[in-house]
Amino acid sequence: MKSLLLRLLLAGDYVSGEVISEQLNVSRTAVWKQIKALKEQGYTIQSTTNKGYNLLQAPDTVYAHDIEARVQTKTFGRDVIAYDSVPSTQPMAHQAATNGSHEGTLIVANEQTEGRGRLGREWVVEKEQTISMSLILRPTIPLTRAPQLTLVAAVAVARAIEKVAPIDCEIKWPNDLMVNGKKLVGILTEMAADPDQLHYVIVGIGINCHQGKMEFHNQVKDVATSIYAECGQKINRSTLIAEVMNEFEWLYQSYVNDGFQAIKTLWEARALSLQQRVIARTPKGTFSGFAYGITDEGQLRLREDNGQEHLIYSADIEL
Ligand code: BT5
Repeated sequence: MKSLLLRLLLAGDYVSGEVISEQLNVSRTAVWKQIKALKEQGYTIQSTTNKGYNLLQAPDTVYAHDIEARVQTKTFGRDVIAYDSVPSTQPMAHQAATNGSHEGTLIVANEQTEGRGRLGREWVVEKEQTISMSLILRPTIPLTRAPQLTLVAAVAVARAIEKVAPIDCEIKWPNDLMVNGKKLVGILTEMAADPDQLHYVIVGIGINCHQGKMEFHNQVKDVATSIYAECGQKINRSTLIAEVMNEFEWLYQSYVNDGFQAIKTLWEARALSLQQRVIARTPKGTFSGFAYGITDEGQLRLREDNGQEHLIYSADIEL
């Protein structure tokens, strides 16, 4: 009910108690109680006789009802499970998926104490300063194509950030969003599968939002940046999460229906790691050469100086 009420309040200026109680099919007293609860959570709501309620300001939170109220999607982010603090949203999402949570269910947290990156690396999170979220997907695609979802997610997150802040994001293959040479977003795609069947995919997304340039953890201060550090704006995190859901849902549908090719040009338009020399550290060895594109399947094409070509599925890229 809270998310429906907030959706009505977000839609316009004043909404009368009568309209709210009709739309939500509850009593005026129940409406008043929910308004009071929202105010206690930090929402500034003006109540005026004969006019009703007017939402003046919403706090910067990752409350489930706040995200659910803002999404314009069919399934992505319609069901949100929000935590104040968890070790990592990834295992929580795996658990929810194993228990049958449907596609589009989103796990978010205000803080992660053991955020994780790829290959057992750490993802550093400062409480209330970042977005930490994991989305459950159940695509009917072959197992080998699952890594492409990282690239789809990267395009979705870049587009969403650019909608809420005056920032141009570049994508460093396969999973980093960069601004001015520093990392703004990390993406971690994990899956549960049998050798021949994909059960579900969890796309974990970490976005640095509010940290000032000098406020980053020592560990990442030389490599990380945030939306605030880049443009001086403290965006509302629920608004950005909802935009990521809006963008991701249509891009994902297009990908599932028409394949990666449908997304490839959008990805390439933001590519940072192409048409230049790179060092790629892969599970099969380190290759240095010219990165000249990605395939229709999303693998990186790299040509070594001796002319040998490699199609790389997964790597750390040094520019
Ligand atoms: C990633 O790994 O970039 C994937 C990060 C995914 C984080 C999300 S948050 C929600 C979900 N829950 C989780 O526990 N994880 C996901 P990788 O490419 O391996 O990069 C890790 C490297 O990025 C580290 O070794 C650091 O150098 C750097 N790093 C760590 N924290 C950072 C931060 N906050 N901002 C920028 N760089 C960071």
